[in-house]
Amino acid sequence: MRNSPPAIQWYPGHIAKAERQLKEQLKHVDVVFEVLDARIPLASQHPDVPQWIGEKPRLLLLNRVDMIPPELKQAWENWFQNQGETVYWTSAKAGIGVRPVIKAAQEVGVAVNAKRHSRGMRSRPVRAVVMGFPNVGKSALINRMVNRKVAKSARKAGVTRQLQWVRLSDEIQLLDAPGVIPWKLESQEDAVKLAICEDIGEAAYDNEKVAERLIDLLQALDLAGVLGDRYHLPLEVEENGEGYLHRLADQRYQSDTQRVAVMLLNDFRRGDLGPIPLELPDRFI
Ligand SMILES: Nc1nc2c(ncn2[C@@H]2O[C@H](COP(=O)(O)OP(=O)(O)OP(=O)(O)O)[C@@H](O)[C@H]2O)c(=O)[nH]1
Ligand SMILES: [Mg+2]
Repeated sequence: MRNSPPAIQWYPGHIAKAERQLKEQLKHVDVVFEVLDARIPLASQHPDVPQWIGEKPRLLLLNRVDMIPPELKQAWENWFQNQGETVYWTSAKAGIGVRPVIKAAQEVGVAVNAKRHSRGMRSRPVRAVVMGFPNVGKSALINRMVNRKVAKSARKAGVTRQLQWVRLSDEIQLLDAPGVIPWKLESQEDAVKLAICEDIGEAAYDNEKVAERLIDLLQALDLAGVLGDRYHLPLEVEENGEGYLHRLADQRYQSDTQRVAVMLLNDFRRGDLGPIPLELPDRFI
C-alpha cells in the first residue's frame, strides 16, 4: 500500500472541547434536532449520537434538500422509515421545511410541561439542540427558525466554536452547537464524501485526490454526464477520475491539476454542477 494517499482524518481541538460541553448541555435538553447533509445522509450521521441522547426524542433533519434531485426524497424517506426514523427535509438556504420542525418542538414542549404541571411545577420553554457534523447548516437553520441572523454561518467547516442558546419564542429555546465528528473516521469512503461536501476542514485532505474521487463517484452513480455538460469535455469510456482531471487541467489551466481540482470541487459545492447526491438509499457508493 506504499502508493496509497494518507488517510483523511480531521479532529481539531475545538471539536473535542465542543463534544465535552455538548454532552454536558444535553442533560438540559428536551429534544434533539440531528442535522444531516442530504447529499450524504449516511456518511454525515454521527454514530455516537444515540448513546449520547439516550431516551430523548430526536428528529432527523436532512438539510440542503435544494442540493439533491427532488425525486430522491421518497426513496430516502422509505429507507429511513424502514429504520424506524422519520425525516424532515429542510433547506436553510431556500427557507424550506423549518415550520414542521418548530411545530414538532412545540409538541415536545407541551408534553414536557404537562409532566411538569402534574408535579406541581411551572411551565418553561422547551429546549432543543441543533447538532450534527460540521458545515451541514446547523447555524443557518437556526437563523431561519428565528428569522434573524443570530448565529454565525459560513461555507467552511468549524465556523461555530461555542455553544450558544438562542430564544426562538417564549415557548422554544434552541442550542447552536459546533459541528461534532468522530475523532477517528473509520471509513475512508465516507471521509472522501465529507471532504467533497466540505463537511471537514480542508487541511485534512488533498484537493486533487478528492476531486479525482468526486469524478469516480459521479461515474459510479451514472452522473458523469454533468461533467461534459459543464466543461464541454465528456468523460471517456474507461477513463478514471485521475485521467479526466489531467485532461481537464490540460484544457483549462495549462495542466495545473491543483487549480482545476479546486474549480471542480467549488463547482460541486456551489451547486453549479446541478443537484447531485453522493449516496443513494439503494446503492451505497
Ligand atoms: N445550498 C444550501 N446551502 C446551505 C444550506 N444550509 C446551509 N447552507 C450553507 O452551508 C454553509 C454552512 O452553513 P452553517 O450554518 O455555517 O453550517 P454549520 O452546520 O453551522 O457549520 P459549523 O458551525 O462549522 O459546524 C453556509 O454557507 C450556508 O449558507 C442549505 O440548505 N442549502
Ligand atoms: Mg455553525
